[in-house]
Amino acid sequence: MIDQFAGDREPVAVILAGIKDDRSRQNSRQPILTADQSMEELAQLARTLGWEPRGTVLQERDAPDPQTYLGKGKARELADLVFSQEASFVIIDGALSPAQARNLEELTGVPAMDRAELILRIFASRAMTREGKLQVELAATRHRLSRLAGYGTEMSGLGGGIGTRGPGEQKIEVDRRLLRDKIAKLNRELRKVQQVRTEQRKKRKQSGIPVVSLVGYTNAGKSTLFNALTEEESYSDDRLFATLDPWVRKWELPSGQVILLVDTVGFIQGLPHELVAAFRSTLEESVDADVIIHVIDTSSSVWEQQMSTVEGVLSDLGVSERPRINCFNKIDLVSPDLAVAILRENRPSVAVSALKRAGLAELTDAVVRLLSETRTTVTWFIPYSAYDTVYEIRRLGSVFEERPQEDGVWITCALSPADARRIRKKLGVEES
Ligand SMILES: Nc1nc2c(ncn2[C@@H]2O[C@H](COP(=O)(O)OP(=O)(O)OP(=O)(O)O)[C@@H](O)[C@H]2O)c(=O)[nH]1
Ligand SMILES: [Mg+2]
Repeated sequence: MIDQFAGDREPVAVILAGIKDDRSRQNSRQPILTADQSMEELAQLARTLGWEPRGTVLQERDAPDPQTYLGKGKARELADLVFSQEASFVIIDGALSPAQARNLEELTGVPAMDRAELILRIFASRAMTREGKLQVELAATRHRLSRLAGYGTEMSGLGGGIGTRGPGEQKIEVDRRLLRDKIAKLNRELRKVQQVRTEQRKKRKQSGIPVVSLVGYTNAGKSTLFNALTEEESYSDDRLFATLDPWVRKWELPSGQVILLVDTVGFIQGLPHELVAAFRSTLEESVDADVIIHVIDTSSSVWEQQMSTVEGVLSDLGVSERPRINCFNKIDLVSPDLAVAILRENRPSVAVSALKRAGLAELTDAVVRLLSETRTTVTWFIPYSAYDTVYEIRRLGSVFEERPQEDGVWITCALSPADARRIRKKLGVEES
């Protein structure tokens, strides 16, 4: 792409705009950042793509204007700013309807995109594996289709009587069909790729190697921690969303025990729901771990909000009860007093600096402790008369060895302490 050779050329200038509707924000479940904080995050997202935010227009109003998102006067102000700053894009911190996007483009003379489109672009530029690329393309296509749906209703409102279909509407119908076909095709391809992944995951489970995953808000420092713990290089960057595809690596504990560490894509507020859907399977896999390490950027002024966004996603995925460590990262950037207070209020937790490699031993200890609580290895003799228990064990835990005898089978397996207790009682066996 030409942009790569930009060298001494001016960076792409953008203007950000949004509405300040803090009251409706507080009432809705999702957005927990204030309008200003959300706008600052939007600026950081734009910088992720190498763009330069050169101005912001924030208007106080209860709801977006149906025609131009901002009110008429503010929209004109936006147009002036675009002109004086020679901006190439307008980015809206919200969701634009097709009509709003078109009207804003007409007013300002440059394309207008919304938060979802910006995030989609970032994901597209970060996707590395085949699955990641397919997921982003699927999400972008779904997003385009949902916008076309808007066009349809708008046009029928303007059009003649019921039953008349203008040429524009027919074209939209064709476009819609093309997009639907594409979505079906992408879904088919994705399913094939995911079958391979499911196989790998099954093998991993059968191996009985414990899995620990790093989750957290974007930019929290997951990849830096991942590298620090596994002492190898993976792509870490100052920009948001440096990691798109989960990454699995061996992590050897001081005891010599080997576990698998999974790095994941960062969560973010207002992730377009097309993207959440597309990444669900990836996320599900990465949170299907024995222990979850929730990495928090303690130096962020909004770490508490980021933390609850992540907790919300974890509970949506049904894993809020999974053994978890809150890992307060970037502790080198905050005052020791604050660090102590945070740790006291958020137990169980550890404080680390992934960058300075501080506190990693404490984190490792915490992981070892939780892992030993999550699985116990037992060896039992199960008579053939109770063979259904063997099926139960295979389903619940990892079987390391089965030695068939004349009247039953010796089985060595790892189970959660609760399952182990229950089955032990059922079998009436002694402590092994
Ligand atoms: N000062 C300081 N900076 C850190 C620390 N850990 C990470 N960083 C910096 O924070 C930025 C983001 O780190 P990443 O490891 O890429 O963050 P991430 O959570 O993987 O981000 P995504 O993959 O985008 O979700 C990088 O510039 C890191 O150098 C830390 O302990 N202290
Ligand atoms: Mg990362």
